[in-house]
Amino acid sequence: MITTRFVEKWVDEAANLTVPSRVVWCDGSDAEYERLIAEMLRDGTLLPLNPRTYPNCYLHRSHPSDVARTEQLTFICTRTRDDAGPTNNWMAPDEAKERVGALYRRSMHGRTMFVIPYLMGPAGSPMSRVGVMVTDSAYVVASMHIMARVGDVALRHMRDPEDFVAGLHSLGDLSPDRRFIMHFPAERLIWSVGSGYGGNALLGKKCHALRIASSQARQEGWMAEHMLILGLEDPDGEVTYLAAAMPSASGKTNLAMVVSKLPGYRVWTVGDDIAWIHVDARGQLRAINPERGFFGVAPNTSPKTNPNGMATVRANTIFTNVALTPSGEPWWEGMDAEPPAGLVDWQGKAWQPGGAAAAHPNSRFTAPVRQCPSIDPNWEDPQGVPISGFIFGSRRARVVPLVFEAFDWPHGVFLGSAMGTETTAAITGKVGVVRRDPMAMIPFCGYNMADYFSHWLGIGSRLAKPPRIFRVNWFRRDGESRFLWPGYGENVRILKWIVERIRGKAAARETPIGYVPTPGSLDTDGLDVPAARLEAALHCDRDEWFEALDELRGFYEQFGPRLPAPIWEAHAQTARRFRV
Ligand code: OXD
Ligand code: MN
Repeated sequence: MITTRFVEKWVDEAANLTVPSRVVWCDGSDAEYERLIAEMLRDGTLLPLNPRTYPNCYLHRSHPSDVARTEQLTFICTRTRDDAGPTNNWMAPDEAKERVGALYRRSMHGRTMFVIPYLMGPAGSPMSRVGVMVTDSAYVVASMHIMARVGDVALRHMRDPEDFVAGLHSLGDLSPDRRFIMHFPAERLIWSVGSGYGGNALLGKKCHALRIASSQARQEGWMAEHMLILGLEDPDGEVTYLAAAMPSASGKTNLAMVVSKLPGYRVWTVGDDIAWIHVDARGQLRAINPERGFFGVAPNTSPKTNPNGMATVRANTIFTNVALTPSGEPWWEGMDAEPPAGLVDWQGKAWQPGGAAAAHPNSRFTAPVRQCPSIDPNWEDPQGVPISGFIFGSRRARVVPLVFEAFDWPHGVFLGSAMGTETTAAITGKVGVVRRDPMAMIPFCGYNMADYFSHWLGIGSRLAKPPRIFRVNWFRRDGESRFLWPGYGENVRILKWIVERIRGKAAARETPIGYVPTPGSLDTDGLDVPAARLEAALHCDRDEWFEALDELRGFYEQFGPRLPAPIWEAHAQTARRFRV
């Protein structure tokens, strides 16, 4: 096993603090995965699923109070509060070490400490980065096997002996009262205690690949974004790559692997949650997916909404908090299958029809990316894929049209910064209230969001031809609360318009908020949506926008003089354009 003095020293320190009964270094092999699974089947951490219809698939039931990311317990521990900014919880590093350090003291007593060296990004890519996490959860180790590249491959990618993000994870006693997810960007260090749930515990994902990486990316001149990456292939076989930021549980996975309803068009999947994006020597943005697995929301995944997703999870998948049928298959709401008699809910209790949801609304699947039928042949290209356009999309019942294009890069950055969304079950708290979520990064930006906007603006000035930026909203509703747009496979029509705008082919009408499709420029062939509904979906309402701009002013003001001037200018200009 490859290691360095610095890695060993850090692992020793972790072991001295948590006092495990043994330390196991993980090699990422199939044999190791099988051993972990066998152990978890023995101790009940996993239940087997039907080996004929779901081979090598398992069900995990988490502690009922540990089912989603807990943002209120997530902290950015920068030297000053201002460096974390007003949208992050902050704790001084010394205080964090003292308070949270106490929770780790002997926390692995009687347990095994696993050491997981992992690589985020394809092998051989200069954009990939290394992490070493320790954990006392076998479920976390098995999940990391699926989500990242584990073993020697990781340590071989260190650019110097100290070039790794360190992650200390312990289940603790799983009490939310003693749960903390702490990030120390200056030390490239993560401390997570008291939760075994995905985003809190699989440290490669949100903690490393977004919070720590966003801070590292700012220093190193690249971008770590909460974005899917897809390629749209047109009837001539040309593929255009787009990256799209959307808040948690708002359809990123569905869009990343969407099956086109438009003949001749096809979507290829590169990633469904995180994009690491670099500027190449020619001033072109290139993106990799740092992950190797999908940690997707199960409810509402169905043969209709996401056939590729359904195919992906038919083998080698760990399900968490879904319901279980008597024939040993996973089940969730919106799967498009009648709940069978004898269904057992996510907590292992007999489910009653008409009662509470059988699967937890934030139940998940953890599945290898390579199993996705739409996986892009270039998804592990060490040079990444060239990005021609960005999409910002959120859940808004009102205000935001189905699709429109920014005037230019700074205006696009403004549109991303102005994003608000209705909350979902992916985080603990109230569902369905509008909250500000710039670039879908509000829970994931590891530094002051105002500086993050500046970073975006600065990246634009380094690009030969900045990608076009688009805003989408599949979730707009009519007066009766019905969705105006059918979504899913029909979203390819919107992707087609976007790509044709990038190629200078599609028409648009200039409005105060940006370029909106002309009625004829969207491909509506065979689409079952009356013209008036489509018009309502694309409508830009002056009063609603003034209300939104007012609300936005309050959000921006909290950043004080740190908010970059071009953001304020774009805000003021939008109001001015409405007035003329
Ligand atoms: C996720 C999230 O799990 O954003 O991807 O919560
Ligand atoms: Mn996400």
